[in-house]
Amino acid sequence: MFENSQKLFIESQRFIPGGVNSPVRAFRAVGGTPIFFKEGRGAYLWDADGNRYIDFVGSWGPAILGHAHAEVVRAVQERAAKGLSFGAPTELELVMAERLCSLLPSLEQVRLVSSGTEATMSALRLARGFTGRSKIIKFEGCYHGHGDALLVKAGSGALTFGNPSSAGVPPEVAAHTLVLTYNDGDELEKTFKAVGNEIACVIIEPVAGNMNFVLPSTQYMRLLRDLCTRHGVVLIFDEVMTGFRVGLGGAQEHFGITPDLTTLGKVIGGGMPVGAFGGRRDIMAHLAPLGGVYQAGTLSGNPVAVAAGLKTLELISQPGFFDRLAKTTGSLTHGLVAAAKSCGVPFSAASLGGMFGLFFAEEVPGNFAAVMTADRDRFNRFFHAMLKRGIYLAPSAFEAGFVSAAHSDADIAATINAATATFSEIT
Ligand code: KE4
Repeated sequence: MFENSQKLFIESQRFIPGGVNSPVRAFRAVGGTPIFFKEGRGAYLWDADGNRYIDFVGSWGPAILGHAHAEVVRAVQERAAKGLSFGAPTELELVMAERLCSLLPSLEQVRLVSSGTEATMSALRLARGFTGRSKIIKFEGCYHGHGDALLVKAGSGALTFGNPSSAGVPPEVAAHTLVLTYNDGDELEKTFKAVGNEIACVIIEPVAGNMNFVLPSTQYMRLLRDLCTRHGVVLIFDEVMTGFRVGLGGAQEHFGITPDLTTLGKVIGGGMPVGAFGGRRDIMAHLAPLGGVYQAGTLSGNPVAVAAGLKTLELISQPGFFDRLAKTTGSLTHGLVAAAKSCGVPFSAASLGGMFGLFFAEEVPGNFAAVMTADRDRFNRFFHAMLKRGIYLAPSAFEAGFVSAAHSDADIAATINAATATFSEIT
């Protein structure tokens, strides 16, 4: 069933570390051989062996319209025919900046980059340059790309600054990062009371999609906003995943909270490399060439990538798009929970807009420690059994899943049928 993927994986490991260009693709979390895909169309992917899958990864979020959407492909083709990159301003970047600022009112200004990592790395440097402070706060279980300051795990005790979570990150870099518990209001208040005036910024996934799927309480998010305001701390919403995924206004609209800076990626490129960071004009004014915070990029605002992103944003802005998307996601998660219940398997699920989380646990977890109590082994068996039944889920128990506008009721029904057969196998 997977012979060609297996052959390609062996060959790829000769020339690419681990055979992949991003670690999660290597299937290390679930075991087995990664699937090599050759084509995607709508809700479906075809692998190197010709197997078809209903895809719930969607390139980790960008494919919100489904794969190879005709209008997006046409926008890319037409733009590419006019030249791929100029390293100079284009009107298209102005159109994209205006569109982002109109869709997210917290964006007074925005700068385009080529990935989510570039967006968060730049936003962090900007917050430090704006405040003149070095310390930052992130949360256990949240991922913000692979910038050094963010590859940090919690220190040994409360108020102890972080240690590197990756080789190659100097301890003195990690020492500026404080890692707190997601959704824990008491700890947040104690921390701000102790060191609030030393903190340049807090960066948070306003819906956590990198420890599976964890929705914080609105009360917690309001407390975070209030504490940042009171201590002159820049509040950064990392909406690389949630932006234009949980709703047209992102998680900031869902919670009714205005961050000082927002980072974006994934959907705004529609599958092409686009990231962005933006927010308060007084903060953005510190960016070169206006101010002293340097940030740059050869392909930043690349017209072909921006063309794909603009067409994607246009299509998802159509009336009712997110209502329909949320309905599809809800029918998937409710159907899976019912199927698991009918087979007596401890299972829970949660979703917001077009993203969801599946847990082999009785309850939906509220933080990283709770996520870690879910039955990872059972997830991994579920993952492989569903793969064999033509359903492609995220290859890790610690990743969120994604639905697209191309997923039909029939696709959801087929997925629930496959899950019912699988749940009865892994009871
Ligand atoms: P990229 O540099 O991968 O474009 O974005 C980094 C990033 C930043 N912030 C959030 C909230 C993110 O989810 C990400 C990237 N997400 C992962 C999925 N867990 C991308 C998949 C991968 O690393 O291959």
